[in-house]
Amino acid sequence: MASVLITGASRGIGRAIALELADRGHRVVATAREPEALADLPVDQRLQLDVTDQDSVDRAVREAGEIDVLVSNAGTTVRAPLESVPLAEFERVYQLNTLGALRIAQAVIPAMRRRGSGRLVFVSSIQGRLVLPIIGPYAASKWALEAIAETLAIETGHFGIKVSIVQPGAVSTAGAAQAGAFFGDDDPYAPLYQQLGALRGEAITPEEVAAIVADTVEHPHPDLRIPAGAPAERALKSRKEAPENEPFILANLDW
Ligand code: NJP
Repeated sequence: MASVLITGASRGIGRAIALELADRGHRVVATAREPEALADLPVDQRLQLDVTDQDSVDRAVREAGEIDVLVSNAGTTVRAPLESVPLAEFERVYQLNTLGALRIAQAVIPAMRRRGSGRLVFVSSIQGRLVLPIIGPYAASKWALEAIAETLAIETGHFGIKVSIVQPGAVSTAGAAQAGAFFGDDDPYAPLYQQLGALRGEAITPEEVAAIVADTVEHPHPDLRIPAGAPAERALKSRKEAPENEPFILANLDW
């Protein structure tokens, strides 16, 4: 049994991870910006935690006590072409998906390092390895997250800390649909937006992602990168097989 802190556990994939790990008998510390949203979760602790706020992170980690595993899941996205995406929106995505994940990792690593063991599991995306038009800020945030996670694997591996990156493709949560879209009237990028909208990857459920995360938490020697399900495996394979020296276009994507 491990003591696991999960960020973004109020809904979607994070909530499913909290339920799955609690069901498997782990000590679960579920966190979200509004702890009321966690009230019905059958977990050991429910804490307020905003990964973009250092005080909130420090307080939650103090209150959580000993943490064996961090599941860094909180994330967001935005839809807009890079030519016109409001930079404040880009920054919001980066602050949450990238620096937020590093901030919570920084808070739990010192105790893991002193103890000589610990796990960091980052929920990334296939877009941590490939790009899709109109979701550029999201891919940029997840590529950066993967660079951070892989560097942490090297830096903290010596102290007995294992790092994994879980990469879903499409998942049937409300997250992506609720994302803001920034398009002007007669936007020249509208056809690309429609093309993206028409792209229907095979979605898996948050529960399927949660089972993969839980298996990762329990695996004695987890891989660094773990595609979440067959559609993600296909998508990442299509990226690997496409030429590296050309942009990865939607027609190349198999998912
Ligand atoms: O997201 P959503 P998903 N500090 O929007 C929390 C990745 N992924 O489950 O505080 C702390 O339903 C928010 O809590 P609240 C994706 O990139 C997804 O779809 O109550 N927490 C909520 O619990 C992300 O990394 C898909 O608003 C904050 C949670 O984050 C992860 O999976 C595909 C916060 C977001 O719930 C979960 O996505 C893929 C903050 N500042 C990767 N702000 C997909 N869904 O298709 C928000 O490849 N939260």
